[in-house]
Amino acid sequence: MSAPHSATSANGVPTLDVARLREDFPILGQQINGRPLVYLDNAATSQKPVAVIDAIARYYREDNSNVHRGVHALSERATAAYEAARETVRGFLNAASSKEIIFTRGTTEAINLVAQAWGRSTLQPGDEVLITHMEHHSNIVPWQMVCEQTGATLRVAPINERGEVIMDEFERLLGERTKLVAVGHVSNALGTINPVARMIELAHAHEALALVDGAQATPHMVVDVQALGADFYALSGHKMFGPTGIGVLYGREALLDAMPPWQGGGDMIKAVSFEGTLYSDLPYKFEAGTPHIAGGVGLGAAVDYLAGVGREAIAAYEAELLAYTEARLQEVDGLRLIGTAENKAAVASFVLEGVHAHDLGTIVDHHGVAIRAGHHCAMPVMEFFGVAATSRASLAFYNTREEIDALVTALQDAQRIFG
Ligand code: C6P
Repeated sequence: MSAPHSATSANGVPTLDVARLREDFPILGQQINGRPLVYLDNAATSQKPVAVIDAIARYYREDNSNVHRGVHALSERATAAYEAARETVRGFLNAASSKEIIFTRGTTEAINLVAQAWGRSTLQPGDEVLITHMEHHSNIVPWQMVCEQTGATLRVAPINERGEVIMDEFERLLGERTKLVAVGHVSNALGTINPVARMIELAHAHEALALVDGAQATPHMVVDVQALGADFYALSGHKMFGPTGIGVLYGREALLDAMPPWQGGGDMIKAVSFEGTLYSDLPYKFEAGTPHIAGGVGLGAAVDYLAGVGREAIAAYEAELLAYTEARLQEVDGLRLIGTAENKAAVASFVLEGVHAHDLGTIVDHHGVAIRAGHHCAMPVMEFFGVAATSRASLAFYNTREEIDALVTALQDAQRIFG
């Protein structure tokens, strides 16, 4: 058993042994363009620790089989591993039951599942779905689609110039027509942490349901779906150190039970005849077809890994690193931070006067620094701030101050070239 990655400092705040943690991520040890890789594109996807890579490889080497079908030993082992991962995710989110944990391809599919299974069967003309101006396209387009299909109306709560939801306006938009509030926990484009517990409380006070897009929250903080009171919570495995192609929809059991299935096929049925079909119980009713078994196993390993590092310790470390990042970025002439909310996590989005975000991304890549440039699938946010694109440095607990210094040096180089 290896030593724990975090310890408690004198003032009680947990601290991380980042140098040791980095050794868990083999990809971080490489050089890009002759410089050490500085990976600051964690909001797009995170890197994977050996524990996750090994769990996936072990599964394919030793247990690979289809789940819920075979009576042979391998199928039983694969099923046990997959269902153990579901239970691990249940604990991670503090869901009441593993029946409430639906495996999906990711956040996008989880939100589409709710839009189609719940929304299409429930929403009526005149009903309203309330989102915010800072949502990722994954939490906009599925609602636009289901509103078109049902005659419901999409409402959008405005944001202020810091990139925070204007809560008075949010509250004003809630009414007896509101059937669902769908909000991001953390904005991928701005880093804003939304007051989701309060937003859910307000939604419930108006007898609306609440869905939280947790794609950018779960890698950075403790998420307790029961404490939040969320009706639905969506996440992506690949953003929290797990594999791509696997995600989760948490849904309250009573709600999921009452919802019709979304996709039809094998594994989601009890009995099929040409006269009719009897659907499986939860969670299988929403998992048609052979699932991403290795992905589930890998996600379970990622959750175990995160628990070993300690989510409180991660949140404390990243808050300090984000403050350092923003302070250092302010030293770059002509740089404007986009997203200056009081409560932020792990994201620094910015524009640099005279340099297009894409050119900036290319130049910093020459320094071995990986950032993302573009609209970050949040075009309404770009439009609000009057920019076509931003550059975005997004952090994980394995990033360091030295890496932020390398980013700043690369940005200053870009300025010399374009200035
Ligand atoms: N944001 C980013 O670079 P998927 O693709 O389904 O795993 O996650 C979609 C998604 C949903 N909500 C939020 C808040 C997100 O940030 C994302 C993914 C990536 O910011 C890719 S655009």
